[in-house]
Amino acid sequence: MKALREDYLNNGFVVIPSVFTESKIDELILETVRLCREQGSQLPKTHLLTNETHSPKIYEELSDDELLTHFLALHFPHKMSPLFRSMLDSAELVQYLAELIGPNVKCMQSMLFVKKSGKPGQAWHQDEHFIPTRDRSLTGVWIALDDATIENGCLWVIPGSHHAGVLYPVRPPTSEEYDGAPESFDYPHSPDEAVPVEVTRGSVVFFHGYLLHSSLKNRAEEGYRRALVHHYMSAESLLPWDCGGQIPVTRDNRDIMMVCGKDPYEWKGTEDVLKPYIRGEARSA
Ligand SMILES: O=C(O)CCC(=O)C(=O)O
Repeated sequence: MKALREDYLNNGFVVIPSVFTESKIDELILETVRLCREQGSQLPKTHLLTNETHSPKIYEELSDDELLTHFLALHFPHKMSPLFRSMLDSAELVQYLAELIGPNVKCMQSMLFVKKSGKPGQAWHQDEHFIPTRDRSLTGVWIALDDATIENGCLWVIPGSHHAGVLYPVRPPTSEEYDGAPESFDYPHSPDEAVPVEVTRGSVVFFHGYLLHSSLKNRAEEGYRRALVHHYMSAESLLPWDCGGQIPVTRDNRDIMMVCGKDPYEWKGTEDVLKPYIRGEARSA
């Protein structure tokens, strides 16, 4: 475990293979389809114009594969599903979180990437730009639900790019390769420093909130590059995160879940205010 923490601090990321069993991953994939169907049934039917004559189909009529075409990512799946909620503090993750972050750890968000063949990746960015902590403890946990390869759009990272402790400026993405999420620029690293993080299904990538990372389009002929992503931080830090303007940035965001240790701010209570949402179209953030 000591070596693990050293690797994490040096490189800004570590990969732990085979953290989750095949059967757990199967269960998560089945639940993904169920959630997409449930969420889809609440969208306007015109969102789903699936054939050439553009006659609207209702979600119930679509095959699983057709259905998933309409989802790039679901945000906050832990608020939509007890199974995804139970993943946040699963023993398999908590043992590593306590080592990498500290004894007291809270979680504030989850995302479920579906990313079917042909779907875009996400431009270079640092997660603390979006979710600022006060002690730079933000940690992304990227759980592979499929083997993630260069071809199907695995994560890419710039090892060590977290060391400067600087958040670089952002702009709209400059390539069709990426979805609409902002792109970092003006950082002192060259593209040659980027390395792909190819992992097998069930493996987990832990990465630092200041690490520059990205992913490319899924270029495989078919199939998905699904991943469940959680974000955690030290419970000692306040969380000035407005989640896209959903709550005042001046407030300590208490829409959190403790996953291990003690919450020094327990007296503040917690709240359930951030709304889950879906990213359905290729270039919407
Ligand atoms: O999985 C991806 O394609 C991007 C994930 C990512 O960049 C993130 O979770 O911050």
